[in-house]
Amino acid sequence: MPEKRKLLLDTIQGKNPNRVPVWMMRQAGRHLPEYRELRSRASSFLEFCYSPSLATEATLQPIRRYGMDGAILFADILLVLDALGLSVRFEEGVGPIIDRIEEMKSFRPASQSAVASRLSPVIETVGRVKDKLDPASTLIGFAGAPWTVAIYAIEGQGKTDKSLARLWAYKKSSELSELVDILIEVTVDYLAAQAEAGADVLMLFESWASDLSPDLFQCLVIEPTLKLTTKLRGRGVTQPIICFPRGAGTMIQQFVDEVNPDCLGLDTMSNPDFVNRNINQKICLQGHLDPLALLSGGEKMIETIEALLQKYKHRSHIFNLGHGVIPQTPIENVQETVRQVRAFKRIE
Ligand code: 1CP
Repeated sequence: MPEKRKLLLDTIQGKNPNRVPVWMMRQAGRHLPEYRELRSRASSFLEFCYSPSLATEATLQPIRRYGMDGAILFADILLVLDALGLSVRFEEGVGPIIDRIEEMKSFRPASQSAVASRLSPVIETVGRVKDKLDPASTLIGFAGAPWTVAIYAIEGQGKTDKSLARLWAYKKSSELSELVDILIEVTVDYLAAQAEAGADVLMLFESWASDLSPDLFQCLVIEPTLKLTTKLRGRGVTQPIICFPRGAGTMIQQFVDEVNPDCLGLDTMSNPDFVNRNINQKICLQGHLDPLALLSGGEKMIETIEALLQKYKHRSHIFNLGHGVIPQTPIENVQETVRQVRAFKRIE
């Protein structure tokens, strides 16, 4: 039997296969009836994430249903805050609520070994998924990038304008750097453990790279990400890294030039012509169908998908959304998208 190749991993490594790999952010989750059933077996979202059997099943569900080329570990970017000792709860219809940091002098982060022990069920999930996953599928480990996770620690909730966290950059910049440095350290440990347990690729979610002045973008997004990826490489982690600085706008070019990720996740607003002109051709791209186009379906969705595939057909491209699958998205639209991407041939 010939060894099964991983299309997604090959694509990031510049092997440019004929077919474009596809997966979707939030491919597991509420749009899937089988996820809703599974989720009802745990009393809280956190308990769900920390259960290797439930989290393994949730990771594999979209692979079984859609045959996605990438399986993203089922977990959440806020688990590191929970592991550091800030209590994290997810409330139905509200979102996450975190025991927020008001000032760094009253924050006593858990020790490195306590953090690792709290996160150990997630690492166990990585190993279990690795054992069960079709070898043609690529296992994607992930974490939140330091600035995005710091925002939740400072704001204490989602759905804010992030101004509390952004104000720290002006009024308490040394406290903010202290927090970001703590997050870099725990995230390096966490991602290195995921890599060791079998993740093929690692992704950093910088969901809130928007609304920063160029100087702050440099200090809060570029520098911490570079520090983190450099430390990971220093630990001997060789897995490719996907960076997703959502909302970076025209700062994306500086981000890529300085961080040099193996793959760049693009958001809904990204302009393919700008990207093709300004982003080094050697860097694999990932993205960026509007999740609302996926939700709406029909001719418009098909046209939009075709246009994206055409724009990037001369370079390494992983098909994905510009942000996560919306819970109301019809299953048929996801199936149709996967079928269309599969049928597309990069090289005629
Ligand atoms: O039961 C549920 O459906 C709760 C919803 C949910 C899910 C399915 C949350 C709460 N997290 C997750 C899983 C999750 N989160 C995954 C793995 C599943 C997959 O992608 O298929 C991943 C990669 C994440 C990452 C994550 N969590 C991000 C980064 C990506 C993004 O969406 O920008 C962020 C910002 C979070 C925080 C978070 N977790 C959950 C919610 C509702 C939120 C957003 C809070 C806000 O409004 O700011």
